[in-house]
Amino acid sequence: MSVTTRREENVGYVEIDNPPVNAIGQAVRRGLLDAVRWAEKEMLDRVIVTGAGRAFAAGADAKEFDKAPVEPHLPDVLNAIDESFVPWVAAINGVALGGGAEIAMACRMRIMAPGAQIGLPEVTLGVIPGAGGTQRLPRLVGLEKALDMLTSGKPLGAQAAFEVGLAHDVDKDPVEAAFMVNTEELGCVVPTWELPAPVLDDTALSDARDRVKTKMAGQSAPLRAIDVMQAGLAVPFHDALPIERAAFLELKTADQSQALRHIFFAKRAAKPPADLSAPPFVPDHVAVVGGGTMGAGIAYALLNAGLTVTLLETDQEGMARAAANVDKIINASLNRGLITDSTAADHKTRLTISDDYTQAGQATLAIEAAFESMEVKREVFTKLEAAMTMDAILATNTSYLDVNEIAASIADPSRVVGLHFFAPAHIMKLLEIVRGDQTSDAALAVGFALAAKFRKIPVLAGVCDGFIGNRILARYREAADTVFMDGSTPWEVDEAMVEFGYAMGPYEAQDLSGLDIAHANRRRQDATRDPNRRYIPIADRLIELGKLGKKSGAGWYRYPGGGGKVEDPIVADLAIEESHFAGRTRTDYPPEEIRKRLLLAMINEAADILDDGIAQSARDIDLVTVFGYSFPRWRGGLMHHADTIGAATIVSQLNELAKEDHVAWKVSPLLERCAKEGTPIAEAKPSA
Ligand code: 3H9
Repeated sequence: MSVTTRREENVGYVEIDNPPVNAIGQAVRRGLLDAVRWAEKEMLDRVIVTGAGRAFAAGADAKEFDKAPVEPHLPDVLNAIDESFVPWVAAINGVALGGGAEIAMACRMRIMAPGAQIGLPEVTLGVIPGAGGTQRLPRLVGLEKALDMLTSGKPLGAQAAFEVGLAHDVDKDPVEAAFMVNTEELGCVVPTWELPAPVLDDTALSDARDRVKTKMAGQSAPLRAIDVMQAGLAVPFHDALPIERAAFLELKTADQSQALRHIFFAKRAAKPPADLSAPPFVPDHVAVVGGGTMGAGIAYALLNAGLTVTLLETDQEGMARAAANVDKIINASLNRGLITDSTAADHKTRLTISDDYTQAGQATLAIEAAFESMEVKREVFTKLEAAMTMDAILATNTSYLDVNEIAASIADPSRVVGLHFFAPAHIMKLLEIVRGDQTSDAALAVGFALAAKFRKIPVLAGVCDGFIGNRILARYREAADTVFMDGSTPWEVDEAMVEFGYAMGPYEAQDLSGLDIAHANRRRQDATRDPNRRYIPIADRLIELGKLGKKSGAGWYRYPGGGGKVEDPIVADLAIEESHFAGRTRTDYPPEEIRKRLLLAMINEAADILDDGIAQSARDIDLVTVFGYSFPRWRGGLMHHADTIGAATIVSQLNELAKEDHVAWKVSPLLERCAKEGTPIAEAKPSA
């Protein structure tokens, strides 16, 4: 059942009923068109359309985008609603997004429930509205607001929609309110398509284009949406629709839409493994060890999720620092209007900061976010084991260290799981859940339940140095350093990756996070590093010079007065010097070559990660790279992007590079298999 109709006296009630979110597939379109004809045949006074369940309609069914369009097409259905002599009223009970908002805008009136939302998020799926949205929205809310909604994709809440004239009323029973609208008043409302088009204001249009170019660089759909809106508003409504339709159909099968839809569905498919035997369990009291930036962020996320938190530090000084760190986050959230004063006060009542581990006795989960040293971690785990009950789950937030070795510090290692948060922990969407050799299903289930509670994206990872994300990051940085040592500057490398779609390049990103952690990591790896692997010492030279990144005023770049980055000729000279010592000839790499090398290094490592069973799927790697490491979402994540290049091309490019350095560019067996068998990397399975 996709659309149901019923008549009560002279009012027709139409309900879109396509669980879970009333996506508008072919059956819904057919049902709505039939409902228009039915209402006309029955000579009804009005039709009230609403959605069954929690949504009004979430938009066109994105699963149909790869298929050829099947009649009736949504623009035709909506024209039939808009032009019908029976006026339709949209009773917007929940989200009205994309095609759902377009249905509502084709109605004479829109009445929204207080919690409902309306918007055109098509650009977030790489397309533009394809059923009149680019033309009806500006007629209803004016050019500037329409440009903003269309290019950002951000929906409006009911009150905001009312204020801009998109909703006529806000009512907790929108169906009843639609019934109560005076018939005469309803009869006087001009159909949306007949409303005058707003004047095309050149400044508003060019401002919108500039905004898109800075905030959504590289993405085609938002600019196309502006072009289509502009072209359509310059011609009569019915001439505008084919322009919009043609652009929608072209974009929906293009690479960017495929990539964005891949990420949309991958995000929703990130769930606990199907064979997990333990039920989800969210502890109500959690101990967090370490009140640094990461620990404070985790504590805040837990408080925000309504849990009780005991934050453990080593001494009074540490406790004061931890309190200040949590306060800083609470105040920032207050200032941004994310929480109210009473929520902030409530958070504080559920937080205890202590240096006494026995305070964690009632907690059923501990998350250790202490200093990144095996010795420190093992000591913390021994103390937690003594203080907490036998069945409490003990998680480590380590970014690189061996979870099995940490687990071995307590009697029952099955209680230990890795929960790798990303800074800032209360904001970043990704959570790597690391399964040690002994990790129990119960411990994993807590990790996944916590991710759901935080609305984070959980990705299961196995134990290795850096798990999924940081292991790929290490190769990315290694490739960048090699290119730098052999000919480029850090700013050329950064520029090349920004052109690819990253918000910032690897060197600027390192300056922001600080060079000291990576340095400590390199020292940790000294004993086990493959002696045949090239080692680039430039980052070590920066540390010697006290250049620790932005926080010290200089790193790869200089930051005079704590302000924006400035290129530093001393850093460029270091590469020339080191390159000379190493007897290498420097090459001037063009940006395409820089990008190729950095991407190939990551893809090759990611393929090994998949082959080793550290990641469960290429899709998980895509999620990690997009949500943890800012890989451009519109490229669909690292492995999705790799498939657009093709395994055979990747292997041949890697083989070419292996002539320069057969250790760094040794081709992953998984890529070789994909190339040989002609299978996409997305479908590749571990060799074991
Ligand atoms: C469009 O409308 C183009 C038109 O202009 C032109 C037409 C000609 N299609 O997110 P959830 C599934 S473009 C197919 O977990 P929530 C989703 O995959 C579209 N499936 O729930 C999931 O499935 P599963 C513009 C969809 O409560 C289930 O529904 N619209 C669609 O956290 C539950 O979803 C958008 O961009 C869809 N359109 O959030 C809106 N939407 O259970 C996209 C959802 O198998 N959707 N599903 O994992 C959303 O933003 C959120 O899903 C929504 C619900 C806010 C609706």
